[in-house]
Amino acid sequence: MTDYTDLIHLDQYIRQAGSIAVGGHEHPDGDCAGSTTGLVRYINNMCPQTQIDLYLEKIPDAYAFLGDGIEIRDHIDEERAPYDLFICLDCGVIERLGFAQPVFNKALKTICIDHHISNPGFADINRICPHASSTSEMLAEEMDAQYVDTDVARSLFLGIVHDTGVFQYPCTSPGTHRIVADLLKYDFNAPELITKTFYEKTMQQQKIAAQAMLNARLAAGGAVITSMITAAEMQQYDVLPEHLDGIVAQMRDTKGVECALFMYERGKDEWKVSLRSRSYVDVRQIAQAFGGGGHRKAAGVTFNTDKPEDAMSQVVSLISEQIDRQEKSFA
Ligand SMILES: [Mn+2]
Repeated sequence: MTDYTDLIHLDQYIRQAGSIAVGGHEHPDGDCAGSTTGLVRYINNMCPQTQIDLYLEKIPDAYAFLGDGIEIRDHIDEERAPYDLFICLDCGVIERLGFAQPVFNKALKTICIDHHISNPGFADINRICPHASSTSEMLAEEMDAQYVDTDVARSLFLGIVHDTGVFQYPCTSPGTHRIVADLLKYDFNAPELITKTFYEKTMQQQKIAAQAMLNARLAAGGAVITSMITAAEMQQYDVLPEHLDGIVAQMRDTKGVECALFMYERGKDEWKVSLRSRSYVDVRQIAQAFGGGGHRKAAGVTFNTDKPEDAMSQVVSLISEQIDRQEKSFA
């Protein structure tokens, strides 16, 4: 396992660079959007003269305001000279950087800050803390408080809130709470931020979640719950993939369930599978067996297939193997 947990003292690299690019993963989530926008604002506060560009796909509507006032690049401009520094956030593998990979590859120096256990450390300088709740938490540790303002604090807070499921997942540590305590000194409305960006759902989202529950089945004697949403169902409820967030976690909360599998049709013959476990199943290991990745209790993988049921049963059989092994070790 790669473990570069010491502080890298990010500020020194920022000060040395005349031009900086920041990038996060495809389909940005709260931690990705929070950490990237927070860092861009922080660099602006510390080095207002430095040219700084953010490369990021569209931020989900619920927290798109994090990017207000930042020019976000969603494509590559070939004319642009290589950046002195590229800071890659919340990406477990270089491929997750998506369209911005060529910009990263051309940069004179690269830094990776991330908390995915599978991260091999693909940059020149890597800080990878598998035990950190979020990339936002790791960034907060690197930051000098004099350049943190309300907007920076709000971005990092949102990132931590989302990756900890509102301080509930086991990745939430005493250190997480200490950092959050400092962030809460800034003047933003934390309860409203949590409700509006994490819990609030549109009527269509509520309905598609209900449909996912109606489609759900139990397997492995009730220890596994599975569900599938087709593109036709998404069209029927007028929802996008980003509106399906939270469904798999809700499935996992079913009494008696150890592991939840939710899959949806992202494109023609393209199925995204999300996995969550409650205690002992290592879903990252399962996702990795099919070319995906993630964390021990939250992972994902994409299948390109016209037989989603087959893909689902392959994944379920690996989950069942882990459950069987666990049961034997209890026996
Ligand atoms: Mn994250």
